[in-house]
Amino acid sequence: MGSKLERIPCGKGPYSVGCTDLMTGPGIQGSFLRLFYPSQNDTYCEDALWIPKKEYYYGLSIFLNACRTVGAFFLASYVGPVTCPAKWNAAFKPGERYPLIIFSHGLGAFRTLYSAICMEMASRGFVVAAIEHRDQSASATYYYKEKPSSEAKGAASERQEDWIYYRKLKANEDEVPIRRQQVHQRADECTRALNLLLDINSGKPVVNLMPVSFDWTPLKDSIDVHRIAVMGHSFGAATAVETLSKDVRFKCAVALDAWMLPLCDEVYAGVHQPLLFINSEKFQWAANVVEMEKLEAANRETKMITIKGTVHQSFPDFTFLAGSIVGKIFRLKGEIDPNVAIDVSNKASLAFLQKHLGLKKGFDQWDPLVEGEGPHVIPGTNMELPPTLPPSNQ
Ligand code: 71H
Repeated sequence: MGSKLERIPCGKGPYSVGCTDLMTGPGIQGSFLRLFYPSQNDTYCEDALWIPKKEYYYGLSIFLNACRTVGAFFLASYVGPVTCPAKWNAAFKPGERYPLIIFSHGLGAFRTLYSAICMEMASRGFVVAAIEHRDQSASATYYYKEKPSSEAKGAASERQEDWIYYRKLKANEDEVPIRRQQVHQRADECTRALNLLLDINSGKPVVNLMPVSFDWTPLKDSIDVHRIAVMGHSFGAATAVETLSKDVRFKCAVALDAWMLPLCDEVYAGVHQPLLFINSEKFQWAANVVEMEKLEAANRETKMITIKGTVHQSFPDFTFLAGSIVGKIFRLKGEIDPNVAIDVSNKASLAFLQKHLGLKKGFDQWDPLVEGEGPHVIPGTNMELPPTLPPSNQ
């Protein structure tokens, strides 16, 4: 397209960041995740691929209601050369117990599209597992289907990629039951990813179906099993809320521009851990924010802030790559500089995580952001909300 592409920013913390992919079996029951981690910096490694297979371009085109081949052609020519500035398969840095974040992507996204956030967290000393959901809400994902080999020898079976694309709603189809079913599956996938990482932390050998050579043994005893959080964007933020209610091993959550429609009342009653809602200015609407306020009312440590000048796409990586014209057309950019927006979001997240995971890292310098204090944030919401009735009228 000839236009100059911006880059995905790297983490600003003290650790170098490594990146690898992990897929376990069997089939769709296994886990699929991209791991961002503190790495040793003495090794030479290439940058990670950002969108690692052509099928993801097909999937994005389907999700965006574009022609599959034409859409994929333009996407590939526009962002094909983009890399993610984390060191691919760099050696894990042992010698510490790192807190763990499970990250859940939004509708039509997939595991690699939030690398700016994941890299920042890893550069501050978190192990971050960005999972790829197989609930048909990702633009594209895949698993390995066991194909019995032609010579029925038993031991050697071939693996075949089976791709799952975004499932569009049919005309007049009710969205709520579908999203509820998906959010259940998504929360189960978060739990499974946690189980997998805890197994790795216990020294259990890893059978990685991905064709990568990465030494998992230094992760033994490197995860702080009491300091686990879940984080997500939009549908992924709803997934984070659902996961808190289902799995008490998660101590808190950061919900980026949460989309509350997938959640049912039992979930609200079942969440006892604190949440940080970080909202954009443009995506939210009163009914959605009212749902967040149910959780705010139930826990005095649950907070909500809004970042000025942001849009829904201020959290995924596309916001850094779009020039101003493409950025405006697709609403990938708000009025605020995307680097400033992600910085504010990450610093508020870090301060919140330090408080509720009991870290001693100095992230408390950003505590005011969590209260909505600072030039780019407001406390609560910019939405006009219906007045809450006094208890006697409810
Ligand atoms: N839409 N996650 C999609 C409507 C707005 C879009 C996504 C188009 C992306 C390019 C334009 C927003 C919502 C809405 C719940 C959610 C997550 F590459 C990414 C793809 C998706 C990065 C991030 C995402 S967006 C998201 O959980 C929820 C409610 N959204 C959203 O779905 N339409 C189809 C047209 C309805 C299903 C902004 C947008 C987008 C362009 C690209 F060209 F750069 F690739 C990416």
